[in-house]
Amino acid sequence: MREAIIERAQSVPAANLKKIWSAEEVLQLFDLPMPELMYQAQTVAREFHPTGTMQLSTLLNIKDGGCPEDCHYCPQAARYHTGVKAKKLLSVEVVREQVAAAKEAGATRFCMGAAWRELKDRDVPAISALIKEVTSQGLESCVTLGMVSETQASALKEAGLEYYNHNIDTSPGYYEKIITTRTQDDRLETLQNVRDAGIKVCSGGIVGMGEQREDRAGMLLTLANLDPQPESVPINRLVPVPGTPLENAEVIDPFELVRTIAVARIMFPHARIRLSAGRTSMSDELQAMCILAGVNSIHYGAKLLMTANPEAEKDRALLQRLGINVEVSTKAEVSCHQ
Ligand code: SAM
Ligand code: DTB
Ligand code: SF4
Repeated sequence: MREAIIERAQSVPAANLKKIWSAEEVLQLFDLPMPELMYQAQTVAREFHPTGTMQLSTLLNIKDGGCPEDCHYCPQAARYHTGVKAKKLLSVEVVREQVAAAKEAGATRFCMGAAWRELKDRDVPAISALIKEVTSQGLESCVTLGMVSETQASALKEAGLEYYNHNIDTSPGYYEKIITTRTQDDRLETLQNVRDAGIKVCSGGIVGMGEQREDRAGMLLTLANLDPQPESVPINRLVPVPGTPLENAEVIDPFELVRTIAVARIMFPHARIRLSAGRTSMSDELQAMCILAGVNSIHYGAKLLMTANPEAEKDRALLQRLGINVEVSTKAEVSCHQ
């Protein structure tokens, strides 16, 4: 099976990969003995990402809390008692400082998030100014602002936006157990609007929300069926936030997380697979396994949106111990070795 998968991944352009994967095939991958699955994932990683660099993407929440949605995992949903206070959109000056600090620390991508259900037309000029701040400092720009129309996406593209993050979160079947205030089809429509505007797509989901393996497979299958596939696939492990409906969700088996990443690596050969939320509660060894399974992007800096992320120094030390270089731009690399 390994040869067949590699051969297909190499011979078929990313845009056509949707014709290849069936639910059965995805589950067969999940079911492989771990050494075989890791071998296949590494084979794809080496073939499609031969430099083996790690992308460092810094996050900044530009609009805290007060969100009307009911995403059961989210600390920023107004309806849950999580202690998060709603704030106004950050100013260009504040964002400028944060971008400079992220660049100084070595990040190559800067992603700004807002606790919005959807982008409002009145906020487009302010967001465009923030995007220009990121790109003018030479970082790759990404935003995650909720749902966007095609007109809005075109305006963001005009401002220089390179990536839009909007997650489908889980399988089509499990989705309504997690969010009831908008459908997964709404999210897919936003992804299409972003794609039509010529912006690269970043879309993934969360594991550890009580879903089954079939749901993890279904989530990857839905994304793999997009044409073309997302250029970035974030895999979040649920950060259980007190006050949210998922605060007591059972922690997912770490090896199942590793399997999900390895399957994603095989299904999205061209994409950056990001180990997104949840790393502060992972051992160095588990993170190393995720990297061996195909992770080539992480969030970098001590904060995600509302919750904690490992300190930058800790991450650099881990990458150095693993002998992994960081991406310094889309064209060059620098060694972590001193
Ligand atoms: N409000 C926008 C939206 O939902 O599209 C953008 C921000 S939202 C916080 C971005 C993503 O973060 C969510 O889609 C979800 O996948 C992830 N996320 C939020 N809270 C999380 C948590 N507690 N654990 C893991 N991932 C989480
Ligand atoms: C994504 O998939 N994960 C990031 C990013 N996209 C915006 C967000 C993770 C948020 C984790 C919970 C928090 O800090 O609020
Ligand atoms: Fe709002 Fe986004 Fe949080 Fe959902 S994930 S409640 S849309 S901020």
